[in-house]
Parts: sequence; C-alpha cells; structure tokens
Amino acid sequence: MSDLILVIGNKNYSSWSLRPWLALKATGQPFDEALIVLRRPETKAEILLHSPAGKLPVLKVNGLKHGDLTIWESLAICDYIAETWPDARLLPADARARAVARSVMSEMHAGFVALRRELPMDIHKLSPAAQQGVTPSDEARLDIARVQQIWQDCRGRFGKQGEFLFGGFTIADAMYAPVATRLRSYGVAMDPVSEAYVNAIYALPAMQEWCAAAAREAPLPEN
Ligand SMILES: N[C@@H](CCC(=O)N[C@@H](CS)C(=O)NCC(=O)O)C(=O)O
Repeated sequence: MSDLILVIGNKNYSSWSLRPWLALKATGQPFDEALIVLRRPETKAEILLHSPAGKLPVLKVNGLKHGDLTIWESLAICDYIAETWPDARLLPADARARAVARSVMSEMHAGFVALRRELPMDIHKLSPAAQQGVTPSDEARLDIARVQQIWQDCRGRFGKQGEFLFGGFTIADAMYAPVATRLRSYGVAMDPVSEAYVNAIYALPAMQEWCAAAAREAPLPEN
C-alpha cells in the first residue's frame, strides 16, 4: 500500500475529487485511490470512516515528511500537495502571480454556487439531447461570464509561457478543471481564449485518464 491514499467520489461526478487528484498526478508521486460511490444511503457513513468532515476528497498521508495526517477540503489538499512537492511547481514562482492564483482559487472554492448547482459535473453528459435540458439562470450566466473573465485575465497577464492560467500547470488549473468539464459537457458558448484553455485541460494525460475511468463507471441517479 502507498504512503498516500486519496479518497475520492465517482470520477464522473465528483468535481471536488478531481482537483487534488490532478495535483497529485502532477507531482509524479505514487498514490492509491479509494473510491466511495456517492448518492447511496451508506455513502456518508463510509466517508466518515476517513474524515469527520464527512466530505470527499480526503488525503491520508502515512509517514512521509509529516507523520500520519488526514487532510480534507480540496483547496487545502491542493495547497498541501503544492507545498510538499515544490519541484512540481504547482504554485507560480512569482509572488504577484502567486497572489492572483490564490485569489482565483479561493474565488472558485467559495463561489460560483449557481453554476455548480445548475450545471453539476457530469463528464459524459455530452450529447446534444442531454444539453437541451439546461437553460442557465441569470445568476449562473453571471458565474459563467466571470469564470471566462478570470481565464482571460490570467492567461493574458501570467500565462504566456504555457497553455495554462499561469503558464505551466498549477493548482489553479486543478481548481478550475471541473468547471472546464461543465462548460464543455453542457455546450456553453466560450470565447476563444477560454475554449483553448478548456482544450488544454482536456489534453492533459492525467485528465484523459480520469475521463476514461469516469466513462467506465456506472451512472448514478440524479441528485
Ligand atoms: N468544500 C469541499 C466540498 C466537498 C464535497 O461537497 N464533496 C462531495 C462529493 S463531490 C461529497 O462529499 N458528497 C457526499 C456527501 O455530502 O455525503 C471540498 O472542497 O472538498
């Protein structure tokens, strides 16, 4: 068994789980996954065996640099990963870019409630028929516009050296990857910069691995 275990939800649906999973993949560290199937009567009890917060994802660290440790909340897990494996450069090196990265990550973590509620992550919901059911509210449209504004701003100011928000892949991209899937799955119109960014997220080998695994999962009933 690995010294690192990431406890996650279904790959097709668990947007919060995708974030630290991508971050951990970017470090190249070996880790085990434990997947808890969501939306069942026993789901909560199973999650509580790993974290008193009762939510996924959870990172369990055995030994390593910091002894035995359980970390929860996707943003905190991503931050721990970036700090523990600095060679992976998962935070921008420049202090100004890093401050903006932390701002946009926090904005994602704490906000975009309407977007999350109305366009839940469902990676394989790609058919036009499935998309017809979704007409975003004004609030969700504002969220969608703000996400694209963030992407344009970061790509324009800090992203020149690569395809991601701050050039190379960082935990800011891990935080926004689930939104990228939502915009694609629900056929949301995007500006060219955002569209190219979403393509870059999908082209990541780790993202392709996650999506392929999501396609093999049994669908869950609607929430
Ligand atoms: N703010 C948390 C949210 C985690 C969350 O809501 N996780 C969902 C899965 S995507 C969950 O655990 N649902 C199961 C439940 O609430 O019983 C984070 O960033 O990790």
